Amino acid sequence: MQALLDVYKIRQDFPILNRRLNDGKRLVYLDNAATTQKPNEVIDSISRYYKEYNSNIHRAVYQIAEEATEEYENTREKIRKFINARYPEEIIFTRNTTESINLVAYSWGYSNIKKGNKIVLTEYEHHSNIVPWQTLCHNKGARVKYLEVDADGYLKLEDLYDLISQKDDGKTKIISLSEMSNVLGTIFPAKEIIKIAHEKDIPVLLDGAQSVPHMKTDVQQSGCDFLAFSAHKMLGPTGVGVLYVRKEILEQMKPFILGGDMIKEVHKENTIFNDLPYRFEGGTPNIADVIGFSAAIDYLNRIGMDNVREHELEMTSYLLERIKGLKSVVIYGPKKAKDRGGLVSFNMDGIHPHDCATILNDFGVAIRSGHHCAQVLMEKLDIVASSRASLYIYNTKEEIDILIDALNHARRIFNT
Ligand code: 7TS
Repeated sequence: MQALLDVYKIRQDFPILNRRLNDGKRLVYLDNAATTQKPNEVIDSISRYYKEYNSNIHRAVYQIAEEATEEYENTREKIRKFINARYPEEIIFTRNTTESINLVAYSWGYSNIKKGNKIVLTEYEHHSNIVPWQTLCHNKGARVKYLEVDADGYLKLEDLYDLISQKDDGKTKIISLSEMSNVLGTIFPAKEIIKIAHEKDIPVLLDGAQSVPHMKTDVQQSGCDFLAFSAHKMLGPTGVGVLYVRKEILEQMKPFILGGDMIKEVHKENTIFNDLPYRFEGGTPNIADVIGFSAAIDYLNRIGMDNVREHELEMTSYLLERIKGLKSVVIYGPKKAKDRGGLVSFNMDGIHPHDCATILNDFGVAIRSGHHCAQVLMEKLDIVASSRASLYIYNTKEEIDILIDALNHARRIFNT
């Protein structure tokens, strides 16, 4: 069969994948849901900015500052195209997904949430999509409601109908959910959920931290009102996040970070804020890394997001099959690979996930163990932690085989 993407060629672009650890074992990096590795192009573009045109943006008229401003704004346009937003003003740069969600909770939330209102989340949310809403609700006398996940890691859409039905009486003001769970791996039907919500005029925030890096995103097609994601989970640098907000909503929102660059005029008693989107980007932003993100998007565009998804689907099917073959293993989330993004969380009887990850480290294998910042879900699953292997464009079946050999070795050590 024709390869979907040339994984061995791709690997040559990632210098870290040549790293040897623990007596020469090669690094098998399977923690891509936490952060992905960076190709040379991204590293070089950051270095080029510092070596050739380091300067502040949106203010000076000299050449290198104009070059920096142009590259920064080009990235915004690239992101607009990448997620198919209508206008570049709808793209706001933040530090990460967490800050993007906080921006919405503070800015939109503090104006729109009143006593007695409800905010609908799901049980599988990352802490960054729980804590800002919970805090907002505590301050406003509102309540957070959770859509439940079933034993196989799916949501029931009837539950959503129930939560926002007639008896809700217009109390639900926003639904905020992740399009792909960072623990279960489930890809949720965002478009259908948004359609149900919009029938009741309820806006929807999609946490795209796990979905945007791994599949095609189209905000016009899904109809989401807000979308949050992080550059570092899609080949880009750390310290850059994106918040997309539909323009009609963004125009009504108050700025979150106040100070320089987000103003037009400041007087002793009043301030006139800048145009969109600058009024939401107070202070000197992370210029170098935004420019680095541009190179990451070019890289993904060249591969094609459909090919990214196809490759991960093939790898996830293999990963699922191989983990299923282990003795006394519990796998969380959907049984079918096609309902998942590229990650599998699991527990092996009698081995704590932290011990498991430590033994894997001896083999050069990097996986995540712990609660994955999803303690509400951990409570639901009645566990405190799990192991998680997560994939990206440069992972191979051979690496999955090394993971499985290491897991079998862990079993032998623990005699289970
Ligand atoms: N939402 C989801 C669904 C996530 O998986 C994460 C990070 C975030 C939000 C927060 O992203 P950040 O860039 O603001 O930190 N998830 C993980 C993870 O699964 N392991 O480490 C970070």
